[in-house]
Amino acid sequence: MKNILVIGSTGQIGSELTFELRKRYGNDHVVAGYIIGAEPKGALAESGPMEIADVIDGSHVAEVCRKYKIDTIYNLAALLSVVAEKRPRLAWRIGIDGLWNILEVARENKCAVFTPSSIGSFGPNTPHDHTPQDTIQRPRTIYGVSKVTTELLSEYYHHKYGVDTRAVRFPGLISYVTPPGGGTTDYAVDIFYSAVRGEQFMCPLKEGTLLDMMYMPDALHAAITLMEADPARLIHRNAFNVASMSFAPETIYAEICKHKPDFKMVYEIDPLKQSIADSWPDSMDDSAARSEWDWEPHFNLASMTVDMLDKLSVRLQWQN
Ligand code: AKB
Repeated sequence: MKNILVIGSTGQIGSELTFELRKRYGNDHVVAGYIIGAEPKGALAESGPMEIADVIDGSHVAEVCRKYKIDTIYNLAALLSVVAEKRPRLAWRIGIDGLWNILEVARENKCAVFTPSSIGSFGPNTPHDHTPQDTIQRPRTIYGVSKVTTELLSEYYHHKYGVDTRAVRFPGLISYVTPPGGGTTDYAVDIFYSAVRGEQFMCPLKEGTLLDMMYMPDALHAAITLMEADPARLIHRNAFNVASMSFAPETIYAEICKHKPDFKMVYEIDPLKQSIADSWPDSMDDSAARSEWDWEPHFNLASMTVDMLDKLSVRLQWQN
């Protein structure tokens, strides 16, 4: 049986991943790691162990690893692209100094480590259409620079010390549970909140801005399947392109309108978000993930939209 530590368990991915891992491996085998000020609450706090696990303090994380005999760490500590651009030093401290601490703890305690990369690891001179698995990665955002460094440092620890590091490059993630904070792709979540609340949506990205997106259940499935994959089949490790849908604002708007015909969207472009989005792929080629660990998404734009609208309506009603 695995013993897992989720660092960033109250964030957009962590809050759902922790439950999914607890379902799969047992509540007592999955520790929800958090930082002061972002403590787990409700079912997350009640369903299993929780411990402070701040990436900035490696000794603390090491203690948690020893106490629970942790063998796998999901390291989800990071600032998203837009906030990172506003706080580059902090983004580096959390993303890279923090990763270094985690990899050291993993080396000493023989843990496998999953630290996600992102479509943000690509840049303006990357081929944008069907972005290959192995290609040019020269991003111009601090988020992208730290994601490329994450990939390289994780790969370094694997080759030099044998640490079992694995990762995917996540697209924009869409979920009805925990909203993202400060990303370029957040609009694809925000648009559902406006649609369900019956409000007009102000879209921060221009018509025609194509970006890869993924529904959270597929993102969780990708992370867990990769960490369970047979290492002998892995030619790549840090990090795999994973894709399920790519759309522009007008396409997701039209899809929502099939269910909410009165829904209105206007464009109010955010120049920072637009310039970041323009530098990212339109769609990624995920054939390496498909052939090396049988990656396959379950949701497309149409099925995700139906599920998001249903689940978010229930959630918002329940909160009111
Ligand atoms: C962001 O927009 O910053 C993230 C990402 C694509 O990595 N959602």
